[in-house]
Amino acid sequence: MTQVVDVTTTQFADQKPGTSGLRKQVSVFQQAHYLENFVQSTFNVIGGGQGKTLVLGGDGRFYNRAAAQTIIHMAAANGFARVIVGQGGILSTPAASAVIRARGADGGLILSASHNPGGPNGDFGIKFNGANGGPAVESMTNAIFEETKVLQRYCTLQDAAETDLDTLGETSLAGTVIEVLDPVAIYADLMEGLFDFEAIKELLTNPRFQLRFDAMHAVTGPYAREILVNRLGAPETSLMNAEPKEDFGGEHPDPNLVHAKDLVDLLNGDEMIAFGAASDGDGDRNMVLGTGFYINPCDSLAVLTANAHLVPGYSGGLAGVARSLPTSRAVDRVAAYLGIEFFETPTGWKFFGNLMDAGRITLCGEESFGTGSSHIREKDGLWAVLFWLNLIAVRAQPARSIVRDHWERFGRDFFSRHDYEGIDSDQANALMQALTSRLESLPGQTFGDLVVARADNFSYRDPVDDSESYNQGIRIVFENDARIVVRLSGTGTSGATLRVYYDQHERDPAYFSVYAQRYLEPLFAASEAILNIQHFTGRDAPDVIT
Ligand code: VG1
Ligand code: CO
Repeated sequence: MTQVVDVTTTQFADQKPGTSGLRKQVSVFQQAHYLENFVQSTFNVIGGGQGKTLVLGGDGRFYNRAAAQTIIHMAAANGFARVIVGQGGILSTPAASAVIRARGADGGLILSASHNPGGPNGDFGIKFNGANGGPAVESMTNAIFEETKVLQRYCTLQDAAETDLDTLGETSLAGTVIEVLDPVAIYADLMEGLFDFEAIKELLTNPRFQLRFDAMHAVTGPYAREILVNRLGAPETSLMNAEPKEDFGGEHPDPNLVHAKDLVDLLNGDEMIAFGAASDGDGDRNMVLGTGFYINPCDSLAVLTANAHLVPGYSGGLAGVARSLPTSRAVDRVAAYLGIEFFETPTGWKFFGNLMDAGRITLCGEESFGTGSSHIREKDGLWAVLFWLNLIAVRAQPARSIVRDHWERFGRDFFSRHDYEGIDSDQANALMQALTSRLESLPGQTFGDLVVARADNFSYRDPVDDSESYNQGIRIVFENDARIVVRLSGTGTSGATLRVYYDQHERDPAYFSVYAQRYLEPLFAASEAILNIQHFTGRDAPDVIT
């Protein structure tokens, strides 16, 4: 007989959510009670499950199915009225956000470690999104962490059968309705309501316009097939790596110049591919490429903002825009031109939610290949791809010349991010501390031709709820307005990752074609002198440059 039981547990000290949920190595999540503790703490913080509807799904990585079964049992034992779970336990992050909103759910649990590698030796993750479809805000993730430190017991079912996650429809489990839903339909319909599918269809069925979408063996394969192939008529050959795998084929499902190299090579090759795009593990990131041309995510956000009036879903104008601190200031210029509100937030999508709920912003983005809008409360990979295709169709221009036109109007914001991965945490902290202690003395100092104008540690006051977040990144701005931002990653699972971001505005078209790594060299030199990365970490070059 299935019955509800209380299980006595002991706390884990390391369940503090990072930039986007709790991410750990699979082996950590596989410890007895580890997942259960975090889930029960979350349920406790939201005031229990009585009468509530929970959405559940993940990016399909290793441990997704097992975790989904555990959570379904716990949700039933905690009295949730309904659990809506994506077929096979799958929901891309943007689709989960869309389903929470469309179905009026009280929240959702998303199982993903996003761009981190998967498989038994890879990473797993979980995060809670609220009724607005967005990641829990900091006050809530803090409350969950506090709860994990005192949790004594969790509630689950004994002798309960596993739910059949592969058959669509409703079943009942200890009084809770378990609904297995098509993970793609609600999301695909939402996209169809925002973009000019007629115009995009004409583009994608033109044999002279070749598209390649690289799903990187992650969650977006089925979404891309339904939208790009079934609804928009693109040939099946437009899809690369579209079969989701539990270990993402052993690769990093991270759409950037390093990890999506096959796609980049294709766009640089002689096949004359007009447009290329890739998405990450959970489908919320995007990288977009024109023929032989990489479009920086910061530029992408600025271009989408400047051209939003050409897309049906945004033809009424934008309320405002926002970007994370390290993202280049390209979009700021567009906001000023349009006369709309602009916000600079800390890194992580959870900071955009309040602004969207309050109707202050419509579009937002991050340099880390994240772009999105208020249609949901997560960044959205395929949405960005469709936005670009819509623009290419109605402007009847290749991606590259849309960006060139943009630079002619607003100037080019050169941008680069240098990542130093897997460094020793103590060394990374020592570097940050030394830098922080030097901040006040930096203004006025000269590095090559660059003079520091100001330097500070970024803190943010949410304009909607007045909550404050401190220590969100060091920024150093020079007299020519060039900028360096430095912070430690909050998504890694071992050691520390140091991220150094560089951006500088250029008005003179004669310089627009310069390679970013060359253009920014003086800033790199200043950074080495100010940060002493080699001294603190022993590294003389970044591991990943984007
Ligand atoms: C990184 C990115 C950040 C992004 C976060 C989650 O965080 O820098 O912009 O919001 O990943 O993206 P961090 O703390 O490692 O720099 V995803 O697609 O991993 O959910
Ligand atoms: Co992601």
